Amino acid sequence: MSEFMMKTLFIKDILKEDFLGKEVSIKGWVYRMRDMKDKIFFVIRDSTGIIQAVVKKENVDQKTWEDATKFQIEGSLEVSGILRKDERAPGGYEIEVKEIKVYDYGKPFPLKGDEDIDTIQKYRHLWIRTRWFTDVLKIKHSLIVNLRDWFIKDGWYEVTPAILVGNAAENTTELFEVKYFEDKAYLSQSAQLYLEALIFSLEKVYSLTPSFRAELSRTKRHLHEYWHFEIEAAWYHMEDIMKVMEESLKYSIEKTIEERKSEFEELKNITGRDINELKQFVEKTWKIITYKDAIKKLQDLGVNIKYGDDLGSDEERLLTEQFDVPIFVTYYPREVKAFYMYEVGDGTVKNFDLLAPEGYGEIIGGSEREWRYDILHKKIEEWGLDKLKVKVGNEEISAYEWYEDLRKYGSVPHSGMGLGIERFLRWICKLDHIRDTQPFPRLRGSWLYP
Ligand code: NSS
Repeated sequence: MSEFMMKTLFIKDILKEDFLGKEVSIKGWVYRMRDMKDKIFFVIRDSTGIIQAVVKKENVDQKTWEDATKFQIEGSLEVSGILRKDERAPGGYEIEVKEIKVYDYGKPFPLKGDEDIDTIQKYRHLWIRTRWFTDVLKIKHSLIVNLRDWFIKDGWYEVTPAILVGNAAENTTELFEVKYFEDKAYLSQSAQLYLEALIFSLEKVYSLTPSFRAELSRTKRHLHEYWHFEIEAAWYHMEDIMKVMEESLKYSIEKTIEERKSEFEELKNITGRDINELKQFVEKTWKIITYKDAIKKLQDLGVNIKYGDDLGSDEERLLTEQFDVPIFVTYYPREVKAFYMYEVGDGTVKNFDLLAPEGYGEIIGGSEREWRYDILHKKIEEWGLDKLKVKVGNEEISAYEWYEDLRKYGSVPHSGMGLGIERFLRWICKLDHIRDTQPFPRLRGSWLYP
């Protein structure tokens, strides 16, 4: 046997005609097991797939047979044997086992597949091996890699902003406070303000970082820690950012569908996501609607809402159900949005939220930034943010002084946005709850374990 054949392979690599009748070895975990007296059928899984392996008493020595009988679900092993075709086996192939190397027989596995959420949390570190969840993680990987790919090809720089911060980026009520030696610090809600500082040298930047939100909402779309993909570009206006996001998200979705066909196929049985639905979102032009028109539409649908109210998840759901594509909702009233957005002058700001279809709602918040010093300074006072002080050396200065400085030394129009990766993934996979987009989700109510 050649050295190549002796090498342990991944399951997906051996499911090929070339290996038929040859000896192969694979390492993995027992996914299913059936004991038939003088035959034991294993279905073994690794990170790439599953394969059946049959141990026949007559084919192996006494020790190997005894070893085979001792395994539990999720026990770990290496099996070697001849690869055969077998119509009845999942995937159509089977390994006729000659040798088994035992790593761990395993103990009776605490999860069977129908546990309640408390049990799943207790065993989350084991639950994450679930096959459909593995599919979700692979799709997440592809969405992120392909999104990055678009930005790299388009000439953007990846940057690494700080996560421990001295001031709020979004609002002051949803901050996690941490001890920073003798001072107080916060966990970042958004890299935006730092990205804004970086555009003056790099012009087009993006980052992928954890963001933290201490909001009290306990919903199917809120995590207290999520992965935030943020972009910021000098000279770009709001419309440019909307175009960039429509193009880059379509690219990421399209490539991910190509790369993850088998994962989507499996997931379809769990969540009902059909890739043809996703293909439609890639092919069609996305909708743009102003906040004002959105309110009117909601009122026409009988919703009790007036101009000036923010859109909650119920309103967003109803709105997205009126269209078969993602929608950009633009120009919100200044009062319901953050302080840094560009003032149009008619009481609205130049911002957009991107709402995912099928009821999923907001996955992106973006805007053109207020780049005029005088207006920004007034707004910071109006929002009361000038009262927040920090110590720098022996001096006590406004926490936003550095941010205002950016408008004093060569200020330029600029815009950006933040995409919640888990919200994006939740929609793409058609998941009910956002907790299943994260291996170790941070939710309210003692979700610090595991
Ligand atoms: O608050 S955002 O709407 N906007 C920002 O943070 C801007 N500073 C981003 C920027 O322009 N650089 O949050 C952006 C997105 C939002 O649309 C969601 O997709 C996601 O971040 N997000 C969340 N995902 C999961 N859980 C929670 N709690 C959450 N909060 C926001």
